[in-house]
Parts: sequence; C-alpha cells; structure tokens
Amino acid sequence: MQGPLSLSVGGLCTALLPQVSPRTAGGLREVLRRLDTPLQLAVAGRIKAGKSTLVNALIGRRVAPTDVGECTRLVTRFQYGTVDRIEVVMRDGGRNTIPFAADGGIPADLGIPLEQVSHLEAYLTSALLSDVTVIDTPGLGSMDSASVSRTEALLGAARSEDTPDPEADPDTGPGDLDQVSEFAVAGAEAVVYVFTQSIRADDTKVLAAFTAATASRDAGPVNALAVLNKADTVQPDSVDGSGGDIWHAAELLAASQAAVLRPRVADVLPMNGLLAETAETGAFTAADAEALRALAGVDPALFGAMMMAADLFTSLEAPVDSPARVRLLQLLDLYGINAAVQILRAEPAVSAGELRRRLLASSGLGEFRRRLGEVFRLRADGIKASAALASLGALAAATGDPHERQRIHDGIEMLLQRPEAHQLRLLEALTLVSGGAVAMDPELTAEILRLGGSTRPDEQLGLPGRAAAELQAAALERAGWWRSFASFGATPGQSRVAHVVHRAYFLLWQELKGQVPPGPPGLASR
Ligand SMILES: Nc1nc2c(ncn2[C@@H]2O[C@H](COP(=O)(O)OP(=O)(O)OP(=O)(O)O)[C@@H](O)[C@H]2O)c(=O)[nH]1
Ligand SMILES: [Mg+2]
Repeated sequence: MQGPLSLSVGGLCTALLPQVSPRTAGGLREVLRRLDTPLQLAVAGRIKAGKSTLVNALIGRRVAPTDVGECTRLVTRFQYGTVDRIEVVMRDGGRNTIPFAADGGIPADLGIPLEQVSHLEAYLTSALLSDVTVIDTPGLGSMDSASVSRTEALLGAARSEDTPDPEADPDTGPGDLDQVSEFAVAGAEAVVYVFTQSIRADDTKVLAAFTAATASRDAGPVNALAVLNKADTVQPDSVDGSGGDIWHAAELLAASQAAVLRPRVADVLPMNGLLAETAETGAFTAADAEALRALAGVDPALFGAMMMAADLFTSLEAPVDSPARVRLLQLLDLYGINAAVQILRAEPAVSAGELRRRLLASSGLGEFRRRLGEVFRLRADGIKASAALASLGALAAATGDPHERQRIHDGIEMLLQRPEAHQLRLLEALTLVSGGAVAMDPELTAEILRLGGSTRPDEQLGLPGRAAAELQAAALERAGWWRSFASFGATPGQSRVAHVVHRAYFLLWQELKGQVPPGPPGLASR
C-alpha cells in the first residue's frame, strides 16, 4: 500500500510519461515500479562488521550466510513471500530457484560461477518483511573488488565509466548523477550502516554518496541509521567515563560517533549482533543453558581465567566438554558467556527461556528495532517519495533535451508546492530534531514525532477519535503556538523547525476545515 506522498510522486511520473523521450520514460517506469515496493533497507558496512549476523537477528532466522562461503560476497535481498524460497538472479536476467541448506539458511556456495550471478533474492514468510525489504550487502573494503563494486553500485557510490556526466561537479567527480540512476535501478532507499569501534574515512565517503543519491534537496538527508556492532569487543579502558563497563563504553563510543555523523545518520546504536542473532533465531537451546549453568558453578577464580581469552576458555579444566564450549563461543563469544554466567550466579533458578530473553534484552536489538520503526517505518512513505524525487532529478539531469529537463523540474516544483508535500519538509524537521542536530525539549520533539508519524489528523494531534471541531481548534492553537515559538525565544535551528511545524499545523487545520481535500492524487489532473 502506497502512502499519500508516494502516490503524489507516482502521479507526477504518470503525468510525465507521455511527454518524455523513450529513455526517460523507461526511467520513470522504473521509479513507478519502485514506489510500489516495500521500503528497501540496505545493511552495509565494512567486511566482517557483522552485517549478515544483524540481518539474521532482524528477521529472526539464521538465513543469511555469515563468516565464510562465497555467498557472503553477493547482495541478497530478503523480501516477503508466501512460500520460503531462494532465487539466484543471473546477470543475463535468468532466475534459478535453489534449495535452502540443511540448516535452513542460504547455502554457503551456489555451484554457479559467481561472475554470472547478479544477486540473490530470498523470499521468506517472516512478518517483519511485510513492510520492509532487507538487503544484505558484501563488505566494503574487502580484497574482492567485484563484491565491493556490487555493494557500491547498490549504495550509489559507484562511478559509471561509460556515461560521463557533462555537468558533474568537479568536487565530487564525474558520474555522480549516473550514480543516482544506477542507484535507482539497483538501490536502496534507506541504509543501516554497520561498523565496529570507529568510523573510518572510507565509511563516511560511502555514507555521503548514499545520502547524496537518495535525499532530494527538499526531503531531508537522514535515511540512515548506524550501528556500532561488536559492542562486546570495545575496550572499556579506551573510553573515558566507562567505569570499566563494556556496554557503557560502547554506548559512550556510539554517542560520540553520533555527534560526528549527524545529520548524515539519525543515530548510532550500540549492538551485540551475535548475541541478538543467537537469542532471536532459536539457536540458543536448553542444552546451551545447562552448559552455562555448569560454568556458573565453577570456582570464580578459574572462571575468571577462562574469560581472559578464547583458547583459555576452551582449554582450562572445567565440567563442560570441549565441543559444548566451542559452541558457546560461537553462539555468544566470551562476553555473552560471561553475561549469562553472571545472570545464573545471581539467580540460579532462571529457566533457559528466561536466560535467552535476558541475553536478548542486553544485546541492543530491542532499541535498534524501536529506532528502525521511528526512523524508517513511520517515515517510509516520505523516504520512498524523496528517493523517487531524487531519481526524477537524476533523470532530468541525464536527459539531453533541455525542454524535457525543464518539464521534469517544473513538475517537481509544483509537487513540492502542494500541501501534502509539506509532509516531506516536516519529515526533514523531525529528522533534525530526533537526531539531535537541532536541540528541542523532549515534549516538543515528541509532538513533532507524533505530527510527522501519522497521516490521521486525530493521531497527529494526539487526540484519537475526537470530534472534528475539537481537532480543528487544537490544530489552530498549535499552529499559533509554533508560530510564536519560531519568532520568540528560539535558536535559528529551532526557528527553522518551528516554521515547518507551524505550517504543518496550519495545513492540517485547513484540511480539517475542508478547504483542502486531503491526500493525493498527483499532478495528472492539473
Ligand atoms: N563478538 C562478536 N562477534 C560478532 C558480532 N556480530 C558478528 N560477529 C561475528 O563476526 C563474524 C562476521 O560476521 P558476519 O555477519 O558474517 O559479517 P559480515 O559483515 O556479514 O561479513 P561480510 O559479509 O563477509 O563482509 C562472524 O563470525 C560473527 O559471528 C558481535 O556483535 N560480537
Ligand atoms: Mg555478510
């Protein structure tokens, strides 16, 4: 189901179709097709950052190959399907359905030469995928340049050699706008950027290219969330104020990275992806809990020594056999093992199920899901619409016909004048505020979130189910309040946001009075 903004942009594309060259029309049809799909969310980052592990945790199933195997070098799209199946999409467009591996995941190797493979499509009955398609990508910065270019193309960072762009900005180099079109074909609309320890220069470069490719000038930059993964490997001594606590150190590190990356990303969240995957996918069994229970009974000094390194953990004398210990390491790593043993020491009677829940709660997955909902789900319509507008802008730039270019630009301009397109500006304001780029009182932030997070006036106003007259009065009152907040007692950033919020309430008031018919369609009727 398309939201009102997507419908508006779709209406614009449809209206433009008969007025443009066949090449541009092809691009418009691609934009239309993409508007009709769930939000395309890519999980990207450096090699072995834990992307696939996080994808598994997110969809609640160990299906993306982690660690080794050639399939970690392919883009895999996880989307909703009524029957679980994996399709290999070939470069020549052909598709082969392949069986799942014995463990229920994508096989580590395909038995097809990788050069012939474009990407994988996994269709899963997971409810989570009904409104978002999750795209697992090969690591950037790997030795394997082919998989890097696959990911870069997806993220809009690749250069298209054969179609140089005459209007290229010398600072960003040629082909930037072709990146956008390339992105439009292959690409993602939102990204979760996974990194460990700290962001490096090439990480920021890719993020910048991605936001440039997807965020249209009027739609706001933030369609990215970053994850500081492997939080369990952060050295607490390296972070001031951590008090020796690993998770707290990771939180502080994430917060300092967020300050650097905003507003390019909405937030940076600490995560123990391995723990999340193990606890969320059913990999953690009663036997694992019993092995941990036995370890909880080990002399604390000996256990302390076992926690110093993986080889000590597997080799020191303890009442758990070696294969079980190796398995625990794979499932939880030392940090998770230690966390579980602490829980079991404090409360020996904790059941296996409860232990799994506690580990999950300490993994960071819950907060990540919540932020995904806030940053992406609630705004999916706006994100999709702005990505589509960015693609339209790219099509305009790519055409050789100045009249055609003008027609597209005029269409975009007119669309942005429409009351419902104001939602795009509101989403941008929301992003600035929720990402901390503009400081705002928590109640005001919550109010903007509510206003931008729904398209139902009663929900937007926080007055569910109330009568129209009351809603009208509330919209007018809030419009007035935000207008004076914009003029008095606000920082320049707050003032900009306040103007946008004021106008959003004003438009809502008009809509409630019936002056403006709510919702789409696009410009076709004009
Ligand atoms: N300690 C720890 N290990 C993790 C965590 N997340 C993932 N790993 C491990 O890191 C290794 C790489 O994980 P993957 O999920 O395959 O990483 P990836 O980013 O998908 O790797 P490529 O696709 O090959 O670039 C695996 O052995 C995971 O078990 C974590 O939070 N903590
Ligand atoms: Mg991977």
